[in-house]
Amino acid sequence: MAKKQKRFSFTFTVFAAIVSLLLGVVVGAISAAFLDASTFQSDEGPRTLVEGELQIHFLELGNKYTGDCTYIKAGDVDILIDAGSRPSSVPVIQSYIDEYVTDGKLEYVIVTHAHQDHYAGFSITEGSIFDLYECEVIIDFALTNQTDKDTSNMYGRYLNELEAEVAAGATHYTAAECRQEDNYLFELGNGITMEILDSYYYYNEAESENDYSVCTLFTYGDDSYLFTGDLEERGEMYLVEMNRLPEVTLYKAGHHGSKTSSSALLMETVKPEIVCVCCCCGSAEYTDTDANQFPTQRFVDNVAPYTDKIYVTTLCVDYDAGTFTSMNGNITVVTDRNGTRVVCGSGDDRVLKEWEWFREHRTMPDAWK
Ligand SMILES: [Ca+2]
Ligand SMILES: [Ca+2]
Ligand SMILES: [Zn+2]
Repeated sequence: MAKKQKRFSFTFTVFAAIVSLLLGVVVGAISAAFLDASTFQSDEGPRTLVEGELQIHFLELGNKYTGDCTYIKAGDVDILIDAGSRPSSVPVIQSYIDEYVTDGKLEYVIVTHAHQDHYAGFSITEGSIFDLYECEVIIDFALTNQTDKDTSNMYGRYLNELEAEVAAGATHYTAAECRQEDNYLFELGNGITMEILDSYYYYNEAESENDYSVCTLFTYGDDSYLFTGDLEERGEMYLVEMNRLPEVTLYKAGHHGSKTSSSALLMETVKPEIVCVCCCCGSAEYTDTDANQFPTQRFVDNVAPYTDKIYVTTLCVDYDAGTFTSMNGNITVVTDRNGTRVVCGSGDDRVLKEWEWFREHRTMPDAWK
């Protein structure tokens, strides 16, 4: 009897071992399938969003004008920084972000400064971004040189739209209030944080509206991502002085790659790995001087010692005729467990120095030779 029991026990042990082995294989297969499903399958069409991933999208704005709109998906949290370049950009922005915003709610909206190429989409009487989405937290510039509050003026319309969204339940802070009330670090979930950086021109009058720009730093694990709006060289100097800026994975080229921003001091401090420029490349919108058209020679020279990974949304074909085409198109910088990669909506992922436009209009910096 005892012998028989022992034999049974042995058989059971073998059986149990086989079952757990099989179970292990099944569980392994399931986790492999899960891992597989949680990475992008394709660059084409709307991409499925994945828990834990940080996506930063630099949008094309549907016209010949330079302007900014950055959409960030941090887990389930939707963030919009600016909505340029013109009121006509709103449907372009809407159709793009609606692939990602599943609940009609933008948890955070940041309006960097009161220039139309950044806030036109917030400043429309009917159908502004504030009208189209439930905006939970709105953080905007503390100061501006705009004085005309009449609704015939873009600033007046902005104030009206902002007031209406606050009446509808939005929470509004200026960047200065965030800093002064010690409410500048926002946990977005999945270990992603958004910091409203401190800046001298939140509190002090500036000659240039650009210097009032709200500046933000996102952090995800060891990676950091810097957004400075149109902040200019003096503003950047204070930014470096007033914050502990890390070396960054991504830097959104300040002021569309203008000669007035991305100073040697800021670049030396943050040593960017990837730089994205939101502009209509080579456009005569602001100047006829070739070297100073976005992205400028000075910007290229200042970034060059740290990286050649510069991506640009749009190329101007003929400013007077109003024609333009995608360069990298809508650019998405994605960070997940596999690291950070750049997805170019145009399907062309060449970096700036590889474009014919660059060879014809810019001098190759020594660092890139
Ligand atoms: Ca949302
Ligand atoms: Ca709304
Ligand atoms: Zn701008």
